[in-house]
Amino acid sequence: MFWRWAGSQQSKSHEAMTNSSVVTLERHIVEEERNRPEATGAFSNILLSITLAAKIISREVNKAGIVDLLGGTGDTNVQGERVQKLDLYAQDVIYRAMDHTGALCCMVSEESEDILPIPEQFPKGKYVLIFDPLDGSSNIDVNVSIGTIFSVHRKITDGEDGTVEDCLQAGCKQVAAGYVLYGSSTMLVYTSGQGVHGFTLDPSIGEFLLSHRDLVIPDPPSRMYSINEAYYPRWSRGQQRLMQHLKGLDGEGTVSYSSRYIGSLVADFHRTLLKGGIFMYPADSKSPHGKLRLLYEAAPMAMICEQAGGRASDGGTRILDLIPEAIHQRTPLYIGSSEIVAMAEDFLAEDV
Ligand code: P6P
Repeated sequence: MFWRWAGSQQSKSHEAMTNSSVVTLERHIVEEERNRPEATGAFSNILLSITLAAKIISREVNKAGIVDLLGGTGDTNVQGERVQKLDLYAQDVIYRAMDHTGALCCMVSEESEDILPIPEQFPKGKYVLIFDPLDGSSNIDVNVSIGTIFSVHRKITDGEDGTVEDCLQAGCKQVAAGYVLYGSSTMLVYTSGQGVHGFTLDPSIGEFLLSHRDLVIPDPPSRMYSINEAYYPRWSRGQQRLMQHLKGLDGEGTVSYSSRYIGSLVADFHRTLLKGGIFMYPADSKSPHGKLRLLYEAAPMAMICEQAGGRASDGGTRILDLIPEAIHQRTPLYIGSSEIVAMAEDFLAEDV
């Protein structure tokens, strides 16, 4: 029986590699590069290296329970959060996959307080990589989907070495953004400004295959909201009224919404991207700037969302127009179907 199964797997793998309609992520990146006459290949190199890191992290995430990578290191990161071993591992995998490419001048990671320089022995390049190595880490040891988020900017200062100034650019300057979702399957979703494309990892051949070409947020959207309602008492009056409306409790709500909240941004955003609706992480009386990070959570997701026809703001200002002042700064986030995000902004306008 096993040999029959193995044979069928082998034929599937062979079929996948020979079927001309099967587009690997590598092929897609090369074809996108061909559409850019000015491309030097450095940008494709970054994306291909991220792909390698994603495969390695996926392998570890999917066997963490077995090799005891669960549980904390006992350390805390710059966010004051308990560092999970996989967080540290993921940051190391990404850094090592990128540091020798010659494409980057520096990197920024959620797990590191300062920017990460490129080792002296390696050439430096004209891009900056900003990433959250393993978002949703609190879900690691309960086997809930987690993810990697990345953002790519061009270097804007003189000299070889990357500086903080190269990292503190508005989201609208991103040249690419994407995430890897380690869920029931491992998916990589990215945009380089030419639409949003999703790739699903086929572990039997170790390739990300194009599964969602030109992703667009559904319109009309599913009426779904995603928020941690435990913080209701800490929200502004406008936010509380918005929630009353979404629940149909204000007498005006003609359409009832359903609620979904995983507590892992990549998973909650991915569902919002595929189904429509709104994900919200508001400011509140304890966190006046919200919890999520602008550079490596909100801005990359906002680029993806807008490229898929959606909208992303801090409740008033477009996320991609915000000018960062610090690499770990936080922002409130309202992201998803344009009409629903716009409606949320209308309710929040009463707070101004
Ligand atoms: P809360 C995970 O820790 C994270 O940074 C995001 O992935 C997620 O959206 C958010 O925090 C969840 O925060 O306060 O609801 O636990």
